Amino acid sequence: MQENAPHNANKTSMIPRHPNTLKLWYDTPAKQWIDALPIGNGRIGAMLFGGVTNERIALNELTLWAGRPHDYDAPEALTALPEIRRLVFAGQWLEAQALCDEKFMGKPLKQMPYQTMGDLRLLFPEHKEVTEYRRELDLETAVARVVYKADGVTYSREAFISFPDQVLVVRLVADQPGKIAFTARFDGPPNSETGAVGKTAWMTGTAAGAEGIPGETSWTAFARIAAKGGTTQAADGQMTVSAADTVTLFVSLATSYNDYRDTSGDSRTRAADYLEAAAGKRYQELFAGHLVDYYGLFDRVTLDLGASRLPDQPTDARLRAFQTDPDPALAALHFQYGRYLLISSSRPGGQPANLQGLWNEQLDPAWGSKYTININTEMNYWPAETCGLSECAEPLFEMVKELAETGRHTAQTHYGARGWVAHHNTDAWRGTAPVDGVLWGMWMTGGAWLCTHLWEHYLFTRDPEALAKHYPILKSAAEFFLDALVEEPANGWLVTCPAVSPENAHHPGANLCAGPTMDTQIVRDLFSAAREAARVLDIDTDFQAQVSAASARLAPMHVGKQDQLQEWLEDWDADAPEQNHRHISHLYGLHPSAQITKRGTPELFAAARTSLEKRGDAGTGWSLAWKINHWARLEDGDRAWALIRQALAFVDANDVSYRGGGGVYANLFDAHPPFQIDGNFGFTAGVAEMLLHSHSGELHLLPALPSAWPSGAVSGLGARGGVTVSLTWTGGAMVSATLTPRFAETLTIRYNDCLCTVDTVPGAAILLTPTDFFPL
Ligand code: FUC
Repeated sequence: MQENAPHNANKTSMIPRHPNTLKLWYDTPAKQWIDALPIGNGRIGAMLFGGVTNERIALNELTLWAGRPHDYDAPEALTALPEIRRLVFAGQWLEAQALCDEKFMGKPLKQMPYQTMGDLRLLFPEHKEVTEYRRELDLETAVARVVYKADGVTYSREAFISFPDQVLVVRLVADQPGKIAFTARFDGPPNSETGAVGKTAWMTGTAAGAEGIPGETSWTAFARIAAKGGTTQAADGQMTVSAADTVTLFVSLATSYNDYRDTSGDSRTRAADYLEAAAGKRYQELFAGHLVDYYGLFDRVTLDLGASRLPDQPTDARLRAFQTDPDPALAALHFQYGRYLLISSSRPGGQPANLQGLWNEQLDPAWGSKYTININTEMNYWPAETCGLSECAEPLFEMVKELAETGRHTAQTHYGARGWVAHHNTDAWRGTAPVDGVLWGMWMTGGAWLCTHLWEHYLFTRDPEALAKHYPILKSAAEFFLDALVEEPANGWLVTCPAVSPENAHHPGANLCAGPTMDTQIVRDLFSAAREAARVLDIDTDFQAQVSAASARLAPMHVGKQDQLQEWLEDWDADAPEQNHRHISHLYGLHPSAQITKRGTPELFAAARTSLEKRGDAGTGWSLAWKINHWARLEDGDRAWALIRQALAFVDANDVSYRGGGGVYANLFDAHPPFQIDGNFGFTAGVAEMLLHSHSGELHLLPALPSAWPSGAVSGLGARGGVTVSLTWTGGAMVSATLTPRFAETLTIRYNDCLCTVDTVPGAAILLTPTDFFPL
């Protein structure tokens, strides 16, 4: 396949093919963390401020979490379940909630937060007056750079984090010899120790405790200086470099975390091994290794929505101008930024991207910077398959496998059921019990939603080995629902109970209910995925039949009195206190699921549109991003674009009055006081969804092209069935489409209201132009 082709050597020549278009750049240093520039390799993350006299590099390692292995299950939960269910079906929601809060919630009530690993500081006291300052993040090479002039000398600092070599590398260069002088030291979080010896600064610590659970994960950081010329000395816990020509700084971080059950690794040996291996290589060798690895992923998808109208302006200036003069090139940059962030925060062998990817400067970050699986974690991975980053989803799949292990105990303890369950949140310890309180946590379909990603991975890749590996997880998740669904009394439909439609109240103060629409949609998808997987693998025929029978008894979706798609089993939508609630859970059926489609279920499709209209456009970052995807599925490009415009509103990091409502900071991080990365990933997925659909048995080209993007080109988008799609268009109309299939099959392709069918040969590209399509 084209996308797996080895990358040719000249790609490491460092000559940018798109000068400036794929860069975020600024003419001042970042004042705060939220404006700094992120780099990462899926395990290590850093935020670079680009300071002149004082450079702060904020450090993270994705396995550094508070607490220790822990199971949050509530031993007495099951005894309360029958009464909770009785109260829910009797409409005594507040009583049911009180009992649920008392007996059914996890212990402790909150899971553990993700932690910072402190900072590396580089101090340049001489560089007081500087000119020609520029700091940038180059998405083409995954390199952050600072360049300026001081006393007639041009200094530059480049930093990248290598996935193959597992270290952060900072290179300091001056255009005159003997000019590099600075001190370097670690600034650790509380309870850490720092020091320096020889040419290496070090820092160690142990993760904090939280909610009464002591911290257990220990960690180590090293920073090694390799200077050409000059002197390097260690004293008073810091390294001092004088009169050097060039300096390479290797930063190695590691923790003792092995997996959710075990923190007994040796962080010092791990960090030292990475450090010694990298320090033994030449800088060019490390850099080339980094580029080859990164290009291998990033290069798969290109997007051109037209030239920037402000090509010479810093990114923050382009962002400020966007609302009055929307620059399509900024939208394309933001699309690619989402891909960059996923490559940087989620790589095979590591942890999945959490609420902040892997960048976090706090010990107690917002929502613990955990995994919220009632939308946020799923959204993180929406761009993976469509935007050429299938491998980046592996950490998610590994987490689902682990949740299937821990969630077995929760299924037994809370529901007396087989299989496994996970509720609305998880952490490094793979907590699966309901947490935080009934209004948020009493939601049993988190694990099931994650399972749909395993099945979608198969639909996109048709990888039979991955399917065989994932099947037991799907089967066991389906078994949970075979046991845990209950019959609702009025119609005998199978429903979840107790349940919530994520975080939304159907009546003032009342969230608890039975069979919210989203739950039924997710369970329907899970049953269908488990059954289809068994069919493909040609196993478990009895199980297939059981799942089919249960699926047929699930509650149907309903169109309510406002012509809307009902969010709940009852037509309560008009009674809900928050009519513009940020979660749009029942439209899961429209996106990411394909249960509601324009041509397959026109009535539900119209009702979904009505629901979306009623919800309104306002929302927090991820909510806007979801709506981009919804409008794309509704095939309304201009509405999707209106949300894109809102998503790209500039948010000043100094604006303390900001309380949400979408937008991005100067560094294009999605604003969600303070920051949440789901909005970035959801945006990227949304743009791909506007350009290509493959969810309803056909490839639909340019299904939601907005009038704001009359001409453009995209290459490398992934479609279900293993097809890679490239498109060009001008004047709002397609010029050509190139499909590269991986399998032999008959494809149906739609463009506007015209269709075309082609028989594919694996690997043989097919070029289509509008004349190849015929009206229906
Ligand atoms: C859900 C959302 C919040 C936030 C949190 C992490 O609870 O409703 O907006 O994104 O997850």
